[in-house]
Amino acid sequence: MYFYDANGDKLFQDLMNCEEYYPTNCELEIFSEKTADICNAIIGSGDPFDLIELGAGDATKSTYLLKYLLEQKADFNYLPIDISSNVISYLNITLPVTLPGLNITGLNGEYFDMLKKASSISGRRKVIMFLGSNIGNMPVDAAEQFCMDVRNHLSPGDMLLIGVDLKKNPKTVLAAYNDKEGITKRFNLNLLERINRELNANFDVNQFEHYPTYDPETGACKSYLISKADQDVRINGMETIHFVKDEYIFMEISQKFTVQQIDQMAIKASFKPIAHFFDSKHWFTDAIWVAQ
Ligand code: AVI
Repeated sequence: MYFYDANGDKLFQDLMNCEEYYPTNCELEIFSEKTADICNAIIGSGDPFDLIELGAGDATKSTYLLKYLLEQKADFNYLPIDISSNVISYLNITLPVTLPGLNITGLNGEYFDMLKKASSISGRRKVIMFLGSNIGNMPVDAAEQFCMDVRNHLSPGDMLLIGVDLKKNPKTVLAAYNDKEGITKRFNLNLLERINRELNANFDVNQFEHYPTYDPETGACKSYLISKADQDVRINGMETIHFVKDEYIFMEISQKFTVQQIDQMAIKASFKPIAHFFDSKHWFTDAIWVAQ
């Protein structure tokens, strides 16, 4: 979560618009082309529900669903959760204008705190959305635990709509994390700059090299920063960290999954996987799981 200060948010926006970074476009295609099918699966037998989005951002993808659900006169409230208070006030103000009739309660805070708060506001059926393959930014064990934690905040019959990036040609994956414009590189270096700004450190970002890797066997796409020289970095004027030349800093994992692995993760967390919605290239899936 530390990647996403104001600069990191801007860099991630740029990344989503760059040629090589495919996940956002794939998921947008799913949401724009399969809107009715996704919504009908969510609406089910028609009981009122709370549509809760974990990490809503600008809600571009969910807006497709919200619009369709309003047209169908579905009885639902939209509860976007985000760690950024700017995001939540933006959504609270803009969405009721672009989507008249939408009941929205934005919740600013950490996912599980806000999920508890959502339960205290209403006892309606819950449909949780966790999009963008954010699940991939956790190591597999932590991702499985996260799904179990989500399940523990739900009742049988509640749903999870989860967006997951799939294993594919390794060159396609690697290129997405090694774009020619160098946006991913700046996205990673921004974390060092953030430490400089907020923790009064003195990283020289020119002395670190962006090194992305993808292992097609495990599906782990990992980014590292490699120290170009022997160097000392001071943090808060107190702690000194010594890097030897070629030493690495592990920055981020973006795990890729097979459809079978996703279904197994659902079952392990006491969900039943009931549907997959794929983009035309089968590079990404939005899966629907029902809490058992
Ligand atoms: C937000 N998350 C799913 C992105 C990803 O693909 O792992 C973050 C990202 N990091 C580098 N590029 C994009």
